[in-house]
Amino acid sequence: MAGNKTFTMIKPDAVENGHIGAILEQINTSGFRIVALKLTQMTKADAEEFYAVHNERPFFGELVEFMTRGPIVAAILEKENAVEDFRTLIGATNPADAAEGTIRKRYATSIGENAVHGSDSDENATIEGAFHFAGREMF
Ligand code: DGT
Repeated sequence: MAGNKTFTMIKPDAVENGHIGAILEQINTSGFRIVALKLTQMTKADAEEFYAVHNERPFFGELVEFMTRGPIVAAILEKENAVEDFRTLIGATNPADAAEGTIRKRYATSIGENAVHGSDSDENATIEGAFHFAGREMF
């Protein structure tokens, strides 16, 4: 059975561009409940650990640089079938390929600066949520 939680970050580009409120509104009206939420900034070591699966990719340095250049909004979200439904809501990695009305279509600027993160599996949702939040910060 699919799990009911996912983890997201509103990335530095979307925070800089003033889209926190609009993105949280779209998340809420799409049926996700906010379980945990904070504005925080990742260190280089945090980003290297969080994105360790990508450390051989040519864009890894750029990705770490981008994700640490300013604050992000980290959140744990709850909904039936959360991981898959949230990835549908955010749209394709590259905003040029993202469906109309998706968060990335509306707010992302490029494949690298793509406004939001969404976990790609139930297992990673748990790992990523625990990376950013202590138990007492989850409701
Ligand atoms: P997410 O939710 O941020 O993990 O993104 P996904 O799962 O849609 O995309 P994934 O796992 O293939 O790549 C992780 C992040 O790495 C992506 O959100 C942005 C960055 N990235 C991926 N491909 C490229 C690229 O070709 N150039 C640059 N600069 N960044 C990329």
